[in-house]
This record gives sequence, C-alpha cells and structure tokens, in this order.
Amino acid sequence: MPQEKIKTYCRFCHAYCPMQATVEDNRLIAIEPDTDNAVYGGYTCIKGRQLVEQIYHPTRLQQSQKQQPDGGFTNIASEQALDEIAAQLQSILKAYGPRSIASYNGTYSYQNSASHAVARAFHKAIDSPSYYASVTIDQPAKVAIGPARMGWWNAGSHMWCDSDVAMIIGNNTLVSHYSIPGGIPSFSPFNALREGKKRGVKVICIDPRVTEVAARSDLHLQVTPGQDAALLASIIQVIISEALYDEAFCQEHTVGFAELTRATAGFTPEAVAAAAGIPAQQIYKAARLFAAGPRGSAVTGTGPEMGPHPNLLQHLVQALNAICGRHYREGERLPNPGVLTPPAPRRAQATSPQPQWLTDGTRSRVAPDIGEVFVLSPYGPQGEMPTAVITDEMLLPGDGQIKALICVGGNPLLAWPDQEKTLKALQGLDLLVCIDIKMAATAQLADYVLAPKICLEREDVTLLTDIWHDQPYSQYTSTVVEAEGDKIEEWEFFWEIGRRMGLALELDNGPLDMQRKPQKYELLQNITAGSRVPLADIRATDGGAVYPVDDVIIQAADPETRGQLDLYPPGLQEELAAAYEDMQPTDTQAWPHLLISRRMKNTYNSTGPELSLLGSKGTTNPAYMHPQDLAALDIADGELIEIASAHGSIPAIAAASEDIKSGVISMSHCWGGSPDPAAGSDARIREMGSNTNRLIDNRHAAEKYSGMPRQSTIPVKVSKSSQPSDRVQ
Ligand SMILES: Nc1nc2c(c(=O)[nH]1)N[C@H]1C(S)=C(S)[C@@H](COP(=O)(O)OP(=O)(O)OC[C@H]3O[C@@H](n4cnc5c(=O)[nH]c(N)nc54)[C@H](O)[C@@H]3O)O[C@H]1N2
Ligand SMILES: Nc1nc2c(c(=O)[nH]1)N[C@H]1C(S)=C(S)[C@@H](COP(=O)(O)OP(=O)(O)OC[C@H]3O[C@@H](n4cnc5c(=O)[nH]c(N)nc54)[C@H](O)[C@@H]3O)O[C@H]1N2
Ligand code: SF4
Ligand SMILES: [Mo]
Repeated sequence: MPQEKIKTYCRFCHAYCPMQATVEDNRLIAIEPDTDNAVYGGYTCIKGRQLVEQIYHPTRLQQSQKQQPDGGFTNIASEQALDEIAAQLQSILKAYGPRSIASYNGTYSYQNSASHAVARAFHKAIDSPSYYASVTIDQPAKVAIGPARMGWWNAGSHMWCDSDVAMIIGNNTLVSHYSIPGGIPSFSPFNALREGKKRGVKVICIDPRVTEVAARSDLHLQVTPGQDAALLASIIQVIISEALYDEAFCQEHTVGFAELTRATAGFTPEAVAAAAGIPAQQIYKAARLFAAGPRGSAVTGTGPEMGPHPNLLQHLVQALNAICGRHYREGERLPNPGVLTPPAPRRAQATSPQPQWLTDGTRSRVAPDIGEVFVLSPYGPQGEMPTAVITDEMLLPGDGQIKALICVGGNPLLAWPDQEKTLKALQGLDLLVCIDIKMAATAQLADYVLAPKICLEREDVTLLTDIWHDQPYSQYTSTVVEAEGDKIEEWEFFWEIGRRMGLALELDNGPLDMQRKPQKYELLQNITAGSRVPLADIRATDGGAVYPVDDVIIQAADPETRGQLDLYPPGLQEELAAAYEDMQPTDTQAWPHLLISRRMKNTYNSTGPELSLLGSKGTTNPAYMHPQDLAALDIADGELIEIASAHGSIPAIAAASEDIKSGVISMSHCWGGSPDPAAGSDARIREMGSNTNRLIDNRHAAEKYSGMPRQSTIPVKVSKSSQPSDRVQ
C-alpha cells in the first residue's frame, strides 16, 4: 500500500496542535506539523513530535490486565474484564449504595472528546454524585468558586487579541501551553506573544521565578510565593486611591465597591512590599501599567491557585478586571463566540453571584464547608465532588464511603495531595479500575487495567478548547491508524459497563442506544447538538480551520435579567484579614524555604519520561534553588538532598538556577513512584525523581468550599542527604 498523508491533531496536551501523519499499511510512519494551518503556523512542541514512539512503545498496554492474588498481572480479554467489573460494581452498588461508586477523570480523560459526557451519564444513571476530576485539584477557585461568589460578565473579559496589557500571575504559557483567554494564548504561544508585543501589548508577569514568560515581559514582579493575595489587594488599593478605575462601570454593574475600597485600604504598597519581597515602587508601576490599559485582563495559572488563599486571590483578580471594566461592552464584536456550542445572545450585563452553588450541592462527608463544586462551562454549571478530599471519602467508614474507583487517564498515586494517604486509600478499595496506556504507578495497584486507544487511534473534535481560541477555530480528526490488540475508548468503558448493568445512559441532548454501541461521531453529534457550526461541516473539512460564523455583537443589557458583580461577598473580610496576618514575618527557623510547583517542557504531569528523547532531557525532577542558597547550605549543584516539611520528607537532586528567587525551591509534580518503602522508589531518585505530594497534608489549610489543599508554597527545610555515597553529577 502506498503511503498516505492524513491531517490530524496532537492530544498529548490540550493545545491540540494540527499535525500531518504519514501512514502505511495502518502503521504510523511519521508525524509532522501541519504547515498549512495558519492559526498555529506549523507550531508543535517536543512532546507532540514523539507520537510515533509513544504509539508503539514497548511499555504501552496492548491488552487489558487483571491483578492476580500474588500481585502480578495477566492479560485478560476486555469483554471478560468488563463482565467481571460490571458484576462487581453491581454488587457494590447493592451493598453500599450509589455514592460508593466513584470515578476520577484525570488529564487524559479530557483529551477524549466524548469521555466526560458518557462518564457523567453513567453517574446519573446510577445516581452517584461521586464524580471527581483533576480540575478540583487544579484551579477550582478560578473556574467555580470565584464566579459563584462574585458573579460573572456574560460577554466575557478582554482576550489577548483585543488587549493592550496582560497581567499574568503564576502562569507560564510558553511551557504549559495553558492560559485562560486574556493571557498569552495556549496555541503557538511564542508566535502569539511576538505578535502581541508587535501590537504593543504590555506584559506584567508575577512569578517567583524568571520564567520563559517573565523573561519576555515588560515588568516582572518576582513575588515571594504565597503573597499574591496581598499583592493583588495592594494593586487594587493603588488603582482605587489614584482613581484609575472605571467609575461608570463600577456604578452600573457592581455592588460592594465602597466596602472593597475600605477593606483594601491597609494594603498599601509600603505595607505589602517587604512581605511580597519586591520594592513598593514595582507595585505602583504594575498597578498604573495595568490600569492604563485601556484594555486587557489579569489572569492566573496554577502557581498561586495552589498556594495560600486561592479563593481570595481569585476574587481579587476577578474584581481587578471588574473595577477596571475589562469586559466586552454593548456593540462590540466577540472575537470567538464558540464553534461547537449552540448560538446564544451575549449581553453587556452581569450575572449575579450564585452562592447556592457553594452550599447546596452534595456535601463532603469529611467537612461540612467542603462539597460539590460547580464548574462554569458553556453548557452551564457542571457539578463535581472535590478531589482534594477523595482519599478521606475512601477512608472514612460509614454511609457513602467510596468502595470502587474508576480512574480514567489519571494517576492519583502521583498526582493527589498526600501521597501516603493516597496509597492507603487506594489499597483499601474493594475495586480499583484504571484506564491507562501503561502500568503507571496507580495502575500497578489496580484490580483491572483497561488498555485504551491512544489519540491517533481515535476520532475527536476540539471540544475542550472551543472557547479558548480567539477566533472561531475547530478541527475534527478521523482515526489515523486503527488500534491493534484489544483496546477500547474511555467512553466505551462507561457504555459497556452501563449496558451490562442494565442502565439507560442519557447525555444532555438525549438518550444513548443501549442495544447497539453508538459510533463516536454519533456521540459527538449528540454532545454538540445545535452547535453554531454543524459537526458534519467540521468533519468534512480537512484539517483545522477558522469558521466564517456570523459576527456576534454584544447586545444591550436586559433589565429583567441583568445582575451585579459583588466586589465584597460574604467571607471576604475574614479572608483579607488572614492574608494581612500572613504578611507578618514568621519564624522561618524550622522551615526556611518555600517549595513551589512548576511544569517542565519534556513531561506532561506523569507522562513523558518513558519516551527516549523526552527521557534524555532528564529522568528526575530537579529541585531548583538559587546558587547562593545552595552555597549557604554547602550543597553542590547535582547533589542528593533531603527536603522535609511538617508532613513528610523526600530525597531530591539539587539544581542551581539563578532564575529562582532566594528562599524558594521550584519542583515539578507527578514524579517518582510508590511511597511504599518496599517499592524502593527513593533509591532510584535519579532514574524516576521524587514525589512532592509526600510533603503535602491534604487537610492542612484546606480551602473553604473546594477543600483545595496547599499544593505549592510548602514550608520546607533542605539539608544535605544522609547518604553521602551518592555521586555528584
Ligand atoms: N509541558 C507541560 N505542559 C503542561 C503540563 C505539564 O506537566 N507539562 N501540565 C498541564 C496542566 S495539568 C496544567 S493545570 C497547566 C498549568 O499551566 P500553568 O499554570 O502555566 O503551570 P506552570 O507552568 O507550572 O506555571 C505556574 C507558574 O506559577 C509560578 N508560581 C509558583 N508559586 C507561585 C506563587 O505563589 N505566586 C506566583 N505568582 N507564582 C507562583 C511557578 O513558578 C510557575 O512559573 O499546564 C498544563 N501543561
Ligand atoms: N503538588 C502538586 N500536585 C499536583 C499539581 C501540582 O502542581 N503540584 N498539579 C495538579 C494538576 S494541575 C493536575 S491536572 C493533576 C494531574 O493529575 P492526573 O491527571 O491524575 O495525572 P497525570 O499524570 O496527568 O495522569 C495521566 C495518566 O493518564 C495516562 N495516559 C496517558 N495517555 C493516555 C491516553 O491516551 N488515555 C488514557 N486513558 N490514559 C492515558 C498516563 O499514563 C497517566 O497515568 O495533578 C495535580 N497535582
Ligand atoms: S504543544 Fe506539544 S504536546 Fe501540546 S498539542 Fe502541541 S505538539 Fe502536542
Ligand atoms: Mo492541571
């Protein structure tokens, strides 16, 4: 058979770069950037270029696995595995009730455009609220708590393409390919930044590291980790006291302005500078530069969202955008109304806060102020239980205790806060099923591991990123190569289990045929029913494209439905007081350093090190520290060190970096292996890295509503390792 070129897109991460695959005899021969695609301009990254190796990698599961009594695994036909799993779920359901059956939908569940909808339908059919996803240990304050407390602007805030300024707080898009609209676009981000700078966009970066974004910004505030809330309160204080805010917008669309003014008055740059570790003048400069705009948004990434006071910080960021009026107004054109979502009028008006979303959902059994979180989406609020306390929900006996977990494209043992508790919780389950491409750390504990199709073996559409683009862009990909072996898709698992349990699964737009398995395209048609551009048109287009949708012009507010943004919702006073208190110098004797999180170019959470080129870039997660800090501890670059927190300790490899603020250690997450000493992970630190979640107590400083634990800004102590024989690299 001759070679065939097929346009597709990468799903190693959520940037969905367009690619061209070369296929011969159902074998993927090569993968290259799709240089015809003007939106991405031929951009790909090092991870996406490894898709050929990944699909045929020797560690890739070709068949499903079943754990044997001796702990080993044997192949099992997926039909047989599904029969056995369905039978076990049925008896767990009968014995313990619907809540005892949970699913955790990790990062790779998002990459299959049909997975979440069918997983949710399964939960609905058995009436189980125990639907968990990685977003609630990611940035729940941004996507759920913030909008519920303050309300939101129906026409959205300024996107990068319409901005004169962007304030980027702990978000390194040039590596992570992640930002919400308003920050540097996730798609071909270097080009987007260059294009923006040519237009004159001013970038203010707030990060304890000189990141790739910081190095290219107009103003970098190298903040002390954990002081972002105080810093944002200070920026607001300057903008209000210098009357740089949008008075007309505040009067018309907000309440609580006077209270916010009073409550932030004490956060002067002079009061905040020492704690934030930056000169007061920089705070004035940042406030004035942002306020000058006249257009552009402040956005956050994971850094500060995982640190102290994320709910407060997110409120202050959204309040900053509001008081500066950084929202699309009547008569303006929306850059991207969405391709796959149904048309809906967009109005120049606020939706008032929805405090019931914080209190009325299913409560966690472990703490009454933590419970179901409602994530705002184009399809309305989507309820999820908070992953921060899922291990407690597994360990706490009694009605509603989680007994079975279906883990879809996630790796809890490496990703969840408090690794030792996670191990105990996973080991205590009656049934653990993983859907994973390899025997990942969590899969090694599972009763069954289902072998899934990987991205180029699946049809998909760019549902996740539909409104992240600043143009109406979309791509449908066919299956590039048919999967070999016995593999299923993530959604098929839920459908197959549902059929065996006699359930009727129903998506938002209608029921699924439970006799004949739906085609993926049929499912996607159901999910995107009523979309602005028919799915058939997108499927018929070869490659990604910008669709000529009718302009969406923001309409006038509707007096019947217009609401107001609450700049000073209940709880803010106490949260500001706590942030103020946290500025006071603390005794840093016991824990002199702060450990923060970061992403690495050559890995995607726990995926990547197994691939040869990505692995060759480093097989450990270095503990980056300032050379002066290392010198003060008499630690050499590359030396084995010990990092201890109040909760635990891990080995790590020191790495000198001038880019890190003194007093800070920067490490990535999702490295290492099981914390079980028998697994011997620590001894293999240079081959597999270590896991920072062993240093984290998931209930310490747990945030209200989401239970979001402190996953970054961890007070730690660094010392030379007690194993002096380790070589220095
Ligand atoms: N290559 C790669 N890409 C990824 C991932 C990956 O693992 N690898 N992971 C994906 C996932 S799951 C997500 S959620 C996104 C996340 O995307 P981002 O949020 O952009 O993640 P990071 O690149 O870690 O950027 C967070 C930044 O916050 C800074 N920071 C840490 N603590 C603080 C603090 O207290 N204050 C401030 N102001 N900054 C702080 C860090 O130094 C870092 O530069 O990335 C996704 N993309
Ligand atoms: N301390 C600390 N903890 C953190 C973070 C942090 O910054 N600091 N970040 C948090 C964040 S933002 C996130 S999103 C979570 C990540 O949490 P998870 O999503 O739980 O972790 P991943 O490592 O991304 O897990 C992905 C799993 O999917 C498998 N996989 C890869 N490709 C496929 C595929 O095509 N299909 C299927 N079915 N499986 C596949 C991989 O082998 C891997 O086991 O971690 C969180 N934990
Ligand atoms: S940025 Fe890299 S990993 Fe992400 S979609 Fe593009 S090529 Fe794939
Ligand atoms: Mo994430």
